[in-house]
Amino acid sequence: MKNILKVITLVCLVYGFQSCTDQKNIPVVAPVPPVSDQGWTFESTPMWEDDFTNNGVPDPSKWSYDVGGSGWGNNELQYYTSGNNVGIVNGNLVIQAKKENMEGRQYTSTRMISRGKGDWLYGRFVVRAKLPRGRGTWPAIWMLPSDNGYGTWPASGEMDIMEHVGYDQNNVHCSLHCSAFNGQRGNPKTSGKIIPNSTTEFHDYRIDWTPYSIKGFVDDEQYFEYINENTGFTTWPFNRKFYMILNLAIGGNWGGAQGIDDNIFPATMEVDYVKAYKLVE
Ligand SMILES: [Ca+2]
Repeated sequence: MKNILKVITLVCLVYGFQSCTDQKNIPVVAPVPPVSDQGWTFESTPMWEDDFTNNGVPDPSKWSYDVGGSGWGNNELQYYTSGNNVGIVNGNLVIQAKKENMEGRQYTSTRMISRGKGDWLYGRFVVRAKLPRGRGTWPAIWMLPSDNGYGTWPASGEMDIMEHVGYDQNNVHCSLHCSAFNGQRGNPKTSGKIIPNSTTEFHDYRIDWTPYSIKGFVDDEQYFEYINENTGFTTWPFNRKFYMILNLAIGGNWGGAQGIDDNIFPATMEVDYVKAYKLVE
């Protein structure tokens, strides 16, 4: 007990006596019962999908655009336009990165989001895609929190269903980021898998997200799993809604690590469909 009192005194000295006495400053965290594996399954009919069947522009009731050339936290080089670099052709969404000057950037591309139009807590998410080829490309199929309920990145989490960088041809990755494990700390939860024809053939990239775990698959073959450690949001912020992102970045900390081949443009990622299946409670 004496030692505990010493610790409390020390904490008060370090953080200021005010914070130790003012109960209003202490956040109330509701106890979360530990989660065990309930063997969850998923409905067989999607709760949300886009098969990109109608030629032309993507359905505005399902997709919006992140626009700009800020580098997007990764020193990416493209400017994301609000529809100039995307279309639907023969049943596939086509995201096209071009070498063209815009707003001080030398490349343009697209980052589509379902935020506010497709937001989900748990589920099976399948995206059938054919990846761009070429050094400097960095396509991603991923999910971010619809609100930052646990704070800004990485506290509220990130789920990467598929990432691929052009200089490491055919090595696809499934990854998670949160406070305890993330790219900034150099310890994201991640797995890679070689898909020999990822840039010439379509494949199903998928995660199964339950209260217990997040599993990653290519064509129904599992190669990633992260299990809820039941230690709170720093390791499991994945109990709030997330939305889908489809983008093709150029350059950036990872995609541009070995430079950019300017002969590859235009570079395209094609997506046959996005399907979201509800978790069976
Ligand atoms: Ca399609």
